[in-house]
Amino acid sequence: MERRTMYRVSNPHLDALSKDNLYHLGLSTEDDLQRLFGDVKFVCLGGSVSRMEGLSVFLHEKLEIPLPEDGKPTNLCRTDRYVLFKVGPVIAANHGMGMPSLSILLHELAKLLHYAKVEDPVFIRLGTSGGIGIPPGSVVVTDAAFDGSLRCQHEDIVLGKVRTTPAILNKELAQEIVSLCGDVDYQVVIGSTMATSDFYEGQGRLDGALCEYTEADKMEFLERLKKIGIKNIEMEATQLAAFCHRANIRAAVVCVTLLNRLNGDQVDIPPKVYADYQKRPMETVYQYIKKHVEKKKDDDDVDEPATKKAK
Ligand code: R2B
Ligand code: URA
Repeated sequence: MERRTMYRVSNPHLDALSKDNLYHLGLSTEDDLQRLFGDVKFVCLGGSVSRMEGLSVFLHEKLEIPLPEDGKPTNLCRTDRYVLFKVGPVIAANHGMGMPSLSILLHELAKLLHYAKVEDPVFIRLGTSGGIGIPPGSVVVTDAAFDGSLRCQHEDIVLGKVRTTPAILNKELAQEIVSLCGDVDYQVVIGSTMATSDFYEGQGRLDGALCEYTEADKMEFLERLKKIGIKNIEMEATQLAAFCHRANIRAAVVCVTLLNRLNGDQVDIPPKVYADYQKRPMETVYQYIKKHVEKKKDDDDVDEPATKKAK
């Protein structure tokens, strides 16, 4: 049987709290978190609320879990900062754009799952990105996350000092997702991802409000990325990788590319194409989720006492 180390919420100060408010989620340890979230296995993260709602509806259909009577997935978040749609063992949460917003969500989600006694959750970011030398609409499953200075690490400032954490993702998880994704009519590749703190100058674009470098500078940088195996650029991968590495949570990043940055900077795709592209990360991870949901069902059936089963 597969054995895993339990993930770590590693903060001795939490023991001193009589109540822990998960402020941005509007939940606290006074809620019955184990009843609400105790069965969670997968946390799917994405930037926007509508994409996460779309993912939830997709999972309801595919996993044959009926939607509530009002036809809308259940959002268990009690603030307007984030959503936490719950579909069976999956949470679909939006993290907004960029690392600070993702970091807050990760702290509160990790505590939430800890209080709910969830043992080995898997976190998967499903997002959009700019591709490097691959056709728009390709899906990149990240094997290594680089920061803007091309190091596999994430830097934050803690107590006035720079703290550097390795940005390490689970390669086995990435490979399993790719191996299960099945026949699709677009490329699904494993490759490196660069995460930046900005969409414009941070990603070497020429079309921000301010810019002091030349087209040649930009192209030289993008060619350098290509050379070291970077397949796409987005804005959260290193934060997710670093946090999950510290917390011993298995994590993956699965992003569709909206454009090939070697050909330009502007994202200008028809709404229908955009809608189709946004579904691709969901389709890519679905078989992985399905396999493990089914495996869990089988394991639960074996564990279930005969008396309960007979009902
Ligand atoms: C991809 O798309 C967003 C910027 O447009 C950002 O959240 C990201 O990582
Ligand atoms: N998201 C990004 O962060 N960059 C892109 O180029 C496209 C989407």
